[in-house]
Amino acid sequence: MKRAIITSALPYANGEIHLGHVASTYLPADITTRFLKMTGTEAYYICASDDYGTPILIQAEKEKKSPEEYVKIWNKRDYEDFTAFGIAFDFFYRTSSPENVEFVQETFLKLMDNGHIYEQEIIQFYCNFDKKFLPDRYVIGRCPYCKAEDQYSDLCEKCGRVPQEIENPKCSICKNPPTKERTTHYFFKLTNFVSDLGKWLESDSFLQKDVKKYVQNWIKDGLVDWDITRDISWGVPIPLENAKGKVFYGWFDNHLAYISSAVKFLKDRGIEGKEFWNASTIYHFIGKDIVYHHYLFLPAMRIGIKNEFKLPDYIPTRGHLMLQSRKISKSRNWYIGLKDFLNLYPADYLRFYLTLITPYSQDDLNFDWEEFAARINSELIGNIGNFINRALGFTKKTTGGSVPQEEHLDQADVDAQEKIKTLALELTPIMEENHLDRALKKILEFSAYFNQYFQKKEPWKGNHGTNNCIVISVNAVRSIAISLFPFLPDSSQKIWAQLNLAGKVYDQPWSSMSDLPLGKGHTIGEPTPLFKKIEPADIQSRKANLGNNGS
Ligand code: B3M
Ligand code: ZN
Repeated sequence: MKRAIITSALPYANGEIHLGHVASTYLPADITTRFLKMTGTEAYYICASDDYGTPILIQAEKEKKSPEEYVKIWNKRDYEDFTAFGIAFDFFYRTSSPENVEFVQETFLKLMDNGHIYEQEIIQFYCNFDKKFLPDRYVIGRCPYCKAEDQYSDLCEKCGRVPQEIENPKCSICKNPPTKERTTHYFFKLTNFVSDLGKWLESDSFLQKDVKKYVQNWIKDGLVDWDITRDISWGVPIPLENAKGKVFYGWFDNHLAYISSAVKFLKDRGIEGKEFWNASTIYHFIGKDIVYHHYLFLPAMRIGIKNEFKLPDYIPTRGHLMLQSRKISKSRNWYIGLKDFLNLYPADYLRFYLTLITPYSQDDLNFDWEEFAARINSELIGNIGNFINRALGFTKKTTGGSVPQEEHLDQADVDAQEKIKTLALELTPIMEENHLDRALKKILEFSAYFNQYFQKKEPWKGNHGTNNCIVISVNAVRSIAISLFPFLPDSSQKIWAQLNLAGKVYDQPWSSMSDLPLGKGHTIGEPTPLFKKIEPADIQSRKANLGNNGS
């Protein structure tokens, strides 16, 4: 049996999940996992909350909670929101789990043994007003590479690189220039891996070509060693006598939770984790802002512990979601919370729209309320919903629901049957290549084809061939239910019930969408409208409400 482990970027445990999070990572990963499971792969979707780091510590302090308490609240809330959206993790754990802490410390000691860690006294920014060391997001300044102003010291959002030392630094809390203090830090020798990373990028054919290109350019420009220490109290403790009070940088420990969480999940099921991992196809779904970490730090660390856990086969990387053509920003209140959205519309509407607008590339995408309504109304409802309702409604009306005996087939019937028989063949490679938007468009094409077929056959006239039209259309509805399952799990199951088919759609083999098993002797269930149209007036009020989160 084929095996796969799928992960998506771990959400920071310090704020609600919004539409910007789900479009590029969680939804594509969920669709992929559901697809793989239906193809008979033993696939597990593993995720965790990203619990450590300075921003979380500060936020917890502000709310007068311990950091443990604080991240626990967000871990639970995030999981609930994802679940309401139909994101079906097999396991949702946390980077602060005992298993991860242990695994991170072990990994560090192995890297040290293997000569990839060194100690160095560094000058660290310190704010005399706020009385604290200022790691990462607490210093803003000019990117030394692309000269973009107002960038965080740990990541330039303009060019995507991790600055070694930010220029013209300012404390991000009080905006005063920080002073510099001495402290001892540990460094990961990223420079040891230039040749191995190069080879990996060369060899691996599944990695996206455009992303690979610019990572290769970063390597060409020269990598720098990576400071993995933070002088704060909230993090995985560095397991060395003379490192008391120091913890690891969040990006050292977080991606290791892909592995430690998977191993824990498998162990609880009596499966040997390392063996399973290494026999699996590994997918890490990410947004394009964390390419540097996933194409350089993550593989280098895995290579640094002698590939005990294999490198990813796929790192599907997608662009950022904009909202009404403006950059999503929590602090500027320009976002839509996932939970709020799901209070207004069914999860499947959002899954449908986001899938259609999200290509398998780094291009940015745009959520637009009017486009959302238009695509739901004309494509989901006007095309898919319409065909299903027509086919099943007509069957119910003319035969009381029982599927009739086929008659002699005409060319249109033969072509329509052929369409069903080749659907899986057409969809599978596109799904495997992760072009999920194109796959959903194929299903829409399939449905449009059957709308036309039905229209041309004019079964309401009761001529010869009416029975064929019913039999083939009912089978096409079944094919749509199966093929839609990874994308719209709730609706797919509803269609299944209206067909009066037993069991769960996800238990059907993916390829069975190309069968035509429904014939004489089968009686369909009760056809009812699957979807409800979105009214233009609704959309106007949604637009008017933007920017009013939490008020
Ligand atoms: N917690 C969130 C982000 O930067 C960060 C991802 C970690 S993945 C190991 O998108
Ligand atoms: Zn830059």
